[in-house]
Amino acid sequence: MSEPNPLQPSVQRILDANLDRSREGLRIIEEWCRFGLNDSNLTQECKNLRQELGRLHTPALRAARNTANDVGTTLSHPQEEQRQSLEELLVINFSRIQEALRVLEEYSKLMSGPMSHTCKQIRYRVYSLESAMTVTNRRHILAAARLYLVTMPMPNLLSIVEKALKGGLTLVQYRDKDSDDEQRLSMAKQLRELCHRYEALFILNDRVDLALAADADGVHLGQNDVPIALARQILGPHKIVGRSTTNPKEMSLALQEGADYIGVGPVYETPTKAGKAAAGLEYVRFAAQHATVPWFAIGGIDPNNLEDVMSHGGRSVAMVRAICQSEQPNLAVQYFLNRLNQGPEKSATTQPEQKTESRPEPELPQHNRSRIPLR
Ligand code: TZP
Ligand code: MG
Repeated sequence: MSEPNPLQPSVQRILDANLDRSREGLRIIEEWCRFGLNDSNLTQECKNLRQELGRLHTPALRAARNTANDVGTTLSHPQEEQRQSLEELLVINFSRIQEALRVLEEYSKLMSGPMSHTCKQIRYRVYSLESAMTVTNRRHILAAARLYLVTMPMPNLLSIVEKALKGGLTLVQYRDKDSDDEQRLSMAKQLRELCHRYEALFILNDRVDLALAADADGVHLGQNDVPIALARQILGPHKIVGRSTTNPKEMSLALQEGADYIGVGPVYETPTKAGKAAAGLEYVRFAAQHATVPWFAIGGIDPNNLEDVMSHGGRSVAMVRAICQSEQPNLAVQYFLNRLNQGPEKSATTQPEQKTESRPEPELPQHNRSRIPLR
């Protein structure tokens, strides 16, 4: 690598500081890839990027450092002192890395050699890393979710969903077949913001266009909705696409088409889907043996029959009325999560009244936190 003009020590200081800054930011991201996501590919990519930046950091640039006389070291912003959530921490550090790389890219244009081009390539790789982390995070939340709230139209829907989120819910689907598009879009945006504040995923039912417009984490498609491939084409590769299935044939098709998760049901007949025949517990058993993606037993499930669903292999369930119509949705969620997390062999010892630790209410963030939903 060629050196900047020695007559420009200030440029060398800028390069030195931003090489440090970008590597430090990457290290912060790397720790989450390693210990939070347990993802060796993402961790390796962070390491590679740090090493490539390290190679640009020549002794001459390091020698230009003059921390004692750096007027910036004592300047800070009050918001630097605090992070409201892990998601915010990661978003902020990605921004820092990208800014630092942009600075490197610009100032290294003052010197001959490939440094500016290399920094530009690294910046693009950091954007890809950020997208890959978003997807990995989404898939982690989906795979870990034991309980899936599917909403029904209610006047106080936001407050019910928030109570459920406080109970520990991590997956919400907005299902509303009656409201007009404008109302649905407005509610979808509010629910997405609410879910992301609690680091839960937000999925929209039926409508790919509204899922895109509301920046939902994904869409849930019924058997009569658009093909999964089309939804992916519209939403891009990073979003979740789920499909309802009622029998082994539909399951096999959904898996072939690449569904990220499937609904399995209705296990029991339910007024929420009036007129639809029950798929039954045998289909739950079939799913337990054959589903290769996360799956959720759905339809008429409540505290009285949850044991049967679990004894037929159900480990994750989706519910409408049992949560939405509960007097205390947060306690209902805690109860179901406790029971589902215990697994099938133990008998249910917890009752809805028994309170377990619930989530604190998060502070409202100052910026868009929807880019990296986390668990
Ligand atoms: N898909 C299959 S059954 C069902 C849906 C949306 C409704 C489940 O509602 P509930 O109130 O949990 O029985
Ligand atoms: Mg549908």
